[in-house]
Amino acid sequence: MTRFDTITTQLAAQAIELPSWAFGNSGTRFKVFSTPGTPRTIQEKIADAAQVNEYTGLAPKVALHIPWDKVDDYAALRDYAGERGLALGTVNSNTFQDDAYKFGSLTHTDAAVRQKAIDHHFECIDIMHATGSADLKIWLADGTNYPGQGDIRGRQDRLAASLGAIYARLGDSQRLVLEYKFFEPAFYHTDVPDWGTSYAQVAALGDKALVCLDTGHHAPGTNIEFIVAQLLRLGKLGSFDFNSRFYADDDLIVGAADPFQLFRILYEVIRGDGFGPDSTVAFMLDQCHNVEDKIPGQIRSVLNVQEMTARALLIDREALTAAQESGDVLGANGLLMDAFYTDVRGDLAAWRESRGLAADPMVAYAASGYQQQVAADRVGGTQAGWGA
Ligand code: PSV
Ligand code: MN
Ligand code: MN
Repeated sequence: MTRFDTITTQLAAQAIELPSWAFGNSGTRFKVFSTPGTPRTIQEKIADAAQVNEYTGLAPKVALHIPWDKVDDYAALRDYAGERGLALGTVNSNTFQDDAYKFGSLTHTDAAVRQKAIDHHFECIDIMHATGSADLKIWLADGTNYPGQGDIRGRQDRLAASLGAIYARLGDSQRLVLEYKFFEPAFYHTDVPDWGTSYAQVAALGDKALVCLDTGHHAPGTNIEFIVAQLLRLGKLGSFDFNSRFYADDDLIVGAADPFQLFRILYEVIRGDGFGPDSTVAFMLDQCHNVEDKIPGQIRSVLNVQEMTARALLIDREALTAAQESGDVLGANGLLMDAFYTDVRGDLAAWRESRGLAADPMVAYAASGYQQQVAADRVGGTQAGWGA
């Protein structure tokens, strides 16, 4: 038995949730480039997500964004996904595109605006009952641009009250995950800027409220794996939004910018029991494919997570603990680096084949002709896009 053989059972349990919006067109504030075959409906986004799962066996869930993915019949949408081997995952709320939210949503000084935002979350919870989704994800664009513009403390109090109303509406098996982000679209302060604020807010709500960690939402140089370790220690890490970044919230393919950081994060996830059958941590992607094709972009993303998970699982933890406890600084570091530098691509390819999957999902997808087929089929209508 090779060392790789010892981790395959754990690898087989890996499940990554895809964001519906990754399949739509997206871009920067300068230009959105459109791609032939881009989905026009949530059904077409789900069909594309099913391709990612078919070739990788890694992506059995799709997250929705409301109202972008609004439909009349969510139970029917659940069945549609089920027929393609997928479940509907996290429901993402959206309180950042209505004029009413110019100065905030759940934090707004006007009770009527706050209620509008709360009602939107009630609608999301109703949708979750129909789709079978477990998690309501809240990312707020609330914040201010100028010192003095808002009462940052009063806004925290109003946020707490609004979240309390939403939390009270959750079903027994539903959870609320609160995502933080240190800037953008507000540039002076955001109302949930960091894990500490998210933690303080969700801790006040109760057990069904947890933190969502988006890897692109930290200041450059932040030690994200430390935050992962701390949140797992506190039992408050609900979910990840994985992506990668060079500068800000770039939403690039996970593992593309800094594979070593992804490895270090996944090691702390494993170390903190955030991975495996008993873990309740949701692994989600939050990415946009502006210039690359979207389905292969998502395939590459889940494969990157799998590859770094495999390397992190290969760390000899017993030896590492011994080195740490004996003060062997370089030995301990060497053990971590040995695992990081292990090339698992050949083993993963062979293992995939042994499970009836393509050795190289990127190649198999490209050869399938799906891309050409949807480009020919999906003519007319309006292509979906981030913010559509
Ligand atoms: C905006 O920063 C954002 O990327 C958040 O990370 C959300 O998770 C995502 O949009 C979808 O609302
Ligand atoms: Mn996110
Ligand atoms: Mn983001």
